[in-house]
Amino acid sequence: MSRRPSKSSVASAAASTEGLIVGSHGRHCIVETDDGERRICHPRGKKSQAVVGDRVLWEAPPPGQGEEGTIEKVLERRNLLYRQDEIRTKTFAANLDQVLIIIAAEPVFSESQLARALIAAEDARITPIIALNKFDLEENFMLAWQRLEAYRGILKADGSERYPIIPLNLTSEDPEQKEALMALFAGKRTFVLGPSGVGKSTLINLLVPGAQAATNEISRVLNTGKHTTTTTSWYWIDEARTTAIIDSPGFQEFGLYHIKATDLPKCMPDIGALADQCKFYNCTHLHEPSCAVMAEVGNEGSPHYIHPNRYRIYTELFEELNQRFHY
Ligand SMILES: Nc1nc2c(ncn2[C@@H]2O[C@H](COP(=O)(O)OP(=O)(O)OP(=O)(O)O)[C@@H](O)[C@H]2O)c(=O)[nH]1
Ligand SMILES: [Mg+2]
Ligand SMILES: [Zn+2]
Repeated sequence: MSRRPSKSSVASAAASTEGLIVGSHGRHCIVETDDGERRICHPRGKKSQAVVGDRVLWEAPPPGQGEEGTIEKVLERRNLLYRQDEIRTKTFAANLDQVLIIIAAEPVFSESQLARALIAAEDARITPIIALNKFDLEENFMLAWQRLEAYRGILKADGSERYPIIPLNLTSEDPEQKEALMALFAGKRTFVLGPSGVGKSTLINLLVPGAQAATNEISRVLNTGKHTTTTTSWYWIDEARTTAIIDSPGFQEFGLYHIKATDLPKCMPDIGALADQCKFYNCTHLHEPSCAVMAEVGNEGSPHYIHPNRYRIYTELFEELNQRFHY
């Protein structure tokens, strides 16, 4: 299925073909053609800066000028997962169906980072799934599982869990676990996101035959401060290339400077479910009288219960993002 090249690329050369970005290494990218061949390509200019998951138009070099191609154009994106801090925007990937946020019994996870990753996914309209890995580390796993109570309590309108949490032990070869993961990923493009050392590359190696993604003991990672995975890479699980998982380097900071403070409730479903029931239509849910959100904070037993941790994260983020936009 190749789209017709745009007029401009027809003018510059006859042979623009469509491809998929499967790797990004600073100055160059790896483009996969529709028949599965991979080759290094360089962006032509700023407008052709591509990220993993992008569909692009690329061109082979003229005969005798090596193997490396040129990216002419990035085709329109369905979505883009990214984060943004004071200084820069960091893209994760484009055109995703879901994002698997992995945290683990070890290293201890940051709830604020988890909340931020969920908000970024919701903002980009990409379905987030949470997995808690390393259930073989029983004691720490139980502690982490308890810390996730606030997330299990976030419900959909039909009463089911909005963020079901999948317990994993990725160092086990348990066929049932593998089958469940395969079913979760089938036919989709899943971005694997999480801090360093949680087992993202271990997951890739479990599901992708011959992937050989580098993994490292977390003690070594923490001591050197280096992440084992340093670039984002696309893997096909099946030969027919219908199911993809994307490995990524662990993140430490997760800036949300691209999101307006007043849009936070839209990206935090437990807060957002009540936001239109406040007395004031422009309620910030921080101090206003008759605020439906504040009324539910810590209100045990209520179907609209809001966990105090979630509300605290909301207020902290509101302040952080509000300063950014100077209303
Ligand atoms: N005990 C235990 N260890 C695990 C499990 N899954 C992964 N590990 C180990 O955790 C360590 C880190 O795993 P990686 O897959 O390298 O982690 P990563 O998330 O890819 O880390 P970065 O690439 O640095 O972001 C490795 O030593 C894995 O063997 C698990 O279920 N239980
Ligand atoms: Mg890794
Ligand atoms: Zn309110």
